[in-house]
Amino acid sequence: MSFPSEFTWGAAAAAYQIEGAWNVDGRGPSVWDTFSQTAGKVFENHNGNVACDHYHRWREDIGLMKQLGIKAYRLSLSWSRILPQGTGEVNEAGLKFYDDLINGLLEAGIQPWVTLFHWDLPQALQDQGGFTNPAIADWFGDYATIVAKRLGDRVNHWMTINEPPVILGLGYQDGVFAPGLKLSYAECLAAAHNLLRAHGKGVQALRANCVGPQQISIAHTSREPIPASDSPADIEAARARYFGCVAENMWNLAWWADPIVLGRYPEDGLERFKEHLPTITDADMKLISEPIDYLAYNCYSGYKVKAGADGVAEVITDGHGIGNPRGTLPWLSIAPEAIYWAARWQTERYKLPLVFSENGFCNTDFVHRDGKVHDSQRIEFMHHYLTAIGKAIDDGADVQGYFYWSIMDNFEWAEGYKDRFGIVHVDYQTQVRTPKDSFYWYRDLIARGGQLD
Ligand code: GBH
Repeated sequence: MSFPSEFTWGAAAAAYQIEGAWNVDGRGPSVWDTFSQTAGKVFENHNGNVACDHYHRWREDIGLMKQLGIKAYRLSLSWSRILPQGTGEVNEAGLKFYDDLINGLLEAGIQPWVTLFHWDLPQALQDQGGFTNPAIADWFGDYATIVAKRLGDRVNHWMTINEPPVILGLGYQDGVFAPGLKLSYAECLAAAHNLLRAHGKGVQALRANCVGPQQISIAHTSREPIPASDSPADIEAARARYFGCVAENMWNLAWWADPIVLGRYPEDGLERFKEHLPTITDADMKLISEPIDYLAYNCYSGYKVKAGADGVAEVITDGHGIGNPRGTLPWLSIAPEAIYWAARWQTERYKLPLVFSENGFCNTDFVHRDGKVHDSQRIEFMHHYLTAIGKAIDDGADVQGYFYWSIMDNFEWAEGYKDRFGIVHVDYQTQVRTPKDSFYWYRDLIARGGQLD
């Protein structure tokens, strides 16, 4: 097993989780400022006001990335830093921050992979309905145009939106993430359709305004079924469930990915959700299916299923077994088969190259007496998942990149600063950065071209 020499080794983070400087230099508030500043929404009422203070410390952070030897860094832009009201007047200081950051990355020999929107919608747009307002497509298109005109001469790799199921499933249906809504399923499907149209407008804006060759995608995620055994029946049951519209929630992967890549909503979903569907026009589908260049997927864990008597997947409760190795978040059981099958099935169905835009492990890492952070469990996690990706490549999956989540510990949304995903430890009292053991392990792995020890 070996990784191709042109494989993109990377690490990722997102604006609201690391930047801080929430009201500095003209930045407008986003839904995550509102949500996290409301008592009772986030673990111990933490918020992203300061976070890792990356806004002021980005030079030091790029220095760490350079030391790590990553070829690419996945970052997101704060929409309300660039357009404080979401539309209209541009905040030059906000654009300049990203301009400088991107120049800094390029000088360090690191490709910037830019996500336009990673959950921090300008509050001014939420006040007009956010994704429930069909105008979101034009708002997003206009924002993408401004970004492309300013950065598109140097940025070649883009993702429009990060994880639609989290934005709408946790934010609009379950109400546990910003903006904390609990809408009906019909309203959620209408918002989902608007989100897909916004993605399409974003792709068009990037194509029209960037200079040079662009690689454009959208970062998806889901809940990954894992076949309980190697039997063809279990494998097919899990694959069918992965792409099936199985419940009235926002986690049906094919509901998002089929319209974009295949140009149509999946039949089983149209049937199952028929009482809740918004109006869907041919013009919408044409916009949504603007060609993309690669698949981006965030993958962490999964759940085991087996084929029932009728061949349909049955979920195995506690499929990983009591005591299976795990991270500190409830959903983070170590299950590298999830990434193996995601790679195989996605590239088979959508016939595009795939990049894992996120994968990572959270723990309660701290600095030891010797001044180091010994995170052997994270190294073990990475070893397992990268082995699984290597095996998927050997078995024919076209995987072209891997971004570890995250380059540094950061604001883990509703969990606050409790769970640490970084390969660099951040002391939130002093802002001192300490590379963890996993940082050096990943550095050496990249230097060896991905050869696992
Ligand atoms: C990502 O979301 C975010 O993009 C990032 O901002 C965040 O910090 C990071 O992950 C860590 O949470 O039911 O076992 O099949 C991850 C969202 C969480 C979605 C787990 C799928 C279900 C896994 N994912 N979830 S499972």
